[in-house]
Amino acid sequence: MNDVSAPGQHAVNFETWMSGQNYTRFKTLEQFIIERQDSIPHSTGAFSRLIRDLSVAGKIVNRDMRRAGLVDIAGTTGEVNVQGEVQQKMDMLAHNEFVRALKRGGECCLIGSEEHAEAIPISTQSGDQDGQYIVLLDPLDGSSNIEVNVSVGTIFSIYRLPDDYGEPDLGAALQAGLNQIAAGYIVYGSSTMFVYTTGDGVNGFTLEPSIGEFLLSHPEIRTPKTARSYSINEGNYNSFEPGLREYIKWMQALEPHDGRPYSTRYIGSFVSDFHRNLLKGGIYIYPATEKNPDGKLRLMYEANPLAFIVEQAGGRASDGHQRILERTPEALHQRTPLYIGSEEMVLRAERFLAGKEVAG
Ligand code: P6P
Repeated sequence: MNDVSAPGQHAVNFETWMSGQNYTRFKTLEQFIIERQDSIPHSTGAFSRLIRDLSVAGKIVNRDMRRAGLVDIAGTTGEVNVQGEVQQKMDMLAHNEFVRALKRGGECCLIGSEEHAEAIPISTQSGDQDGQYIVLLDPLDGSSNIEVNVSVGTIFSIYRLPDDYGEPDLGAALQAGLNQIAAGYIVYGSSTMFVYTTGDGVNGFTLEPSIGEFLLSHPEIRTPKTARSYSINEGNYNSFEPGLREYIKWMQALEPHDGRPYSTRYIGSFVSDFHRNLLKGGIYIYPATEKNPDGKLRLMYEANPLAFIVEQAGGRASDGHQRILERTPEALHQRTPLYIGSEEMVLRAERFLAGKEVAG
C-alpha cells in the first residue's frame, strides 16, 4: 500500500488520500460535452463525438510524448515536411494518431494537416463521405522542443462542410476564421490540458492520468485585458518593421509608474506561450521577418483557431492591421504575421504599427 504524507503530517494510505480528493466534484470533458449538446436544438451528437475523438487522440499522443526520451520517437525522421522544415518523429506520430481517430470516428469528411501537403478526404468504411465536419490541425506544434523536454501542443480548428457542397475538397476548407464552429488546443506541459471553444466561452480540462479523463479545471477562462509581459523572438529585431521596434522600445522603457519595463517570456513553443498569456495576460508576436516575410505561423491551423479562443476569452488577434478571423484564406499552409493576446496590448501594437503612437 503506498503511503503519501506531507512533511510533518500523519501518513495516510494512498486510497484514503485519493478518496479525499473526491474527483467526482470535477466534471469530465464527456459530461461537459453532453450537457452542452443537450442545449443545442436538433443536435445529433455528431459534433460531441468529434470532440471526443480529438480528445482520445490527444491522450494517446500525450502517452507517447511522455516516453520520448525512452522510445525511439524523439528526434527527426530525416524528412522535410511541406513547410520545408525538418520533420520530427513525433510530428508524424501525432499526425497519424489524429488522422486515425478522425477516420475511426466517422464525423470528419476532410482533414488539413501541417504534416501533409494536400487536404485529406476521409471516407467511412462504406466508402461514402457522410462526415459533416472539416478539421484543420497542427498535430504537434513546437515539436523540435520535445528532445529538450519543453512543452508542446496540438492545435485544431473545426468547420462545417458547407450545405450541398458535394465532394469535400480544399475549397471547402478554405473558409474565413469567423466560420469556425469550434477551435482548441492540447498543451502537453507539466500537466496536459484540453482547452476549447464552440463560440460560447473557453473552457479548460486537465488530464487526470490515474483515471484517463480530462476534468474541467478551468471553467469560463477570461484573459486579462493587459499585462506586463511579451513573447517575441528578439533575435529578429533588425528585420522588424519600424512601428514594431518602437513598440518594443516603449515596453522596455524605464517607466516604473506604469509597470515598465515589461518582461519577455518566450518559450519558442507557440501553444505554451499562448496558454500562459491566456491565463496570465500578455502578447505573443510573430511578425514578418527577413526569413519569414509573411510571418511564420500558419493562418488556417494556428492563427485562426487560437484567435477564436482568445476572442472568446476577451482578447484580440490581428496580423498587425486586420483581425485574423476576417482574413480571407487563399491556401491551406499560408502564413500570417500574428499579434495575439491581451486586448489592450494588441491594440497598442496596432497603433504603433500604424504610426499612431510612438515610444516618446
Ligand atoms: P522561432 C515552432 O516551430 C513555432 O512554429 C512556434 O511554436 C514558435 O512560437 C515559433 O515557431 C518559434 O519560432 O523563429 O522563434 O524559433
